[in-house]
Amino acid sequence: MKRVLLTGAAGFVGPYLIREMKAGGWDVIATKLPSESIEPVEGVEIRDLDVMKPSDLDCLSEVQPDCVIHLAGISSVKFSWQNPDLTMDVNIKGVSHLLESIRKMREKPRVLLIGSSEIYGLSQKRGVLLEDMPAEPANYYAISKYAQEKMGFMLGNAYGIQVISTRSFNHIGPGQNDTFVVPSFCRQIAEIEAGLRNPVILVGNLNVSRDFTDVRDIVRAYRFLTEEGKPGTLYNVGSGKAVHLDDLLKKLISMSTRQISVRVDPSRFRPADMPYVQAGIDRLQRDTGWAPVHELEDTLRETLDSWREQVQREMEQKT
Ligand code: A2R
Repeated sequence: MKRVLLTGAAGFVGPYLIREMKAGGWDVIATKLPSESIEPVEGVEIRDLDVMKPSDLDCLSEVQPDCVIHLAGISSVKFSWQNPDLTMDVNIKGVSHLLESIRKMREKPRVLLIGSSEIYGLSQKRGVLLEDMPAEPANYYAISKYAQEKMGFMLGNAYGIQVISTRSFNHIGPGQNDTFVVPSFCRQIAEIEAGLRNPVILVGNLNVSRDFTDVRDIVRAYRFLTEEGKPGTLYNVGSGKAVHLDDLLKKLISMSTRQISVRVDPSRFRPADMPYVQAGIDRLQRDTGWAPVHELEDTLRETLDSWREQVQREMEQKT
């Protein structure tokens, strides 16, 4: 059985990826920061691994994975504006520590680096984003992910390691932290329904379009890339469709039992925001045969339901 080691597996994507890789017949070793926890999955070994500590990566020689999927990192644009040093450290040094460690191994695992559509940045005109378009990263997070990608390919070439990198577009689903847009809307709706706040949703800039994909489709793309992606290649991972944020919010509000109005809160605007984001996914589809299967409406409904349950749990804990 082939073996995969995941870094940063205690985040939003990790638990979905653990299940996807396992269901795809992989032996999975999931790693996390010591302070985090992962719900146990039968047959999956869980280890502590901080990518900022090069000695933690010595475990790779012991585990001898066929592939490493690198999820570990700072994943929020907002957090990156508030914590630029940490973002640069974790996202850039993390990958160099990983590849320096793999360099010492006789059997070198293939590496899938998880990057971001934020790398395309502000310079893009309205239209579909393709992998060979110029990158113009416009925030600390995007710069750090661009450096991760470049470092990954540079060291892959230098050390003979098969490196594949993604530019992943917005992914959504139950379990995502409410600093991201869809969970933020869902939490507010759930709190309104529970009578915890007035029936007004506070929003940032709604006049943008984003490419949203169900996290379960995203992790299936990661498995397909692990199995069939071409080394040295960059792949967009997204649905290939852009949705206007205002329309997405209307869909969510229409799923609520309450009459809800919307108020723009300028403090929620980002210092720099891309107006229109849509993934071109021909390369991913051509090389792996992947296509998303989850409908946006279903994902939104499941995410909203998960927030209704979460808000109920929080209320029960308080009483
Ligand atoms: O920042 P935390 O405490 O939530 O921990 C994150 C973890 N992480 C690390 N893991 C190992 N060594 C480190 N030095 C380190 N610093 C942070 O990586 C978190 O548990 C995990 C990343 O998960 P999320 O932040 O939930 O991101 P998500 O949505 O699972 O995305 C996975 C990857 C990220 O690299 C994104 O930038 C990319 O996909 O889109």
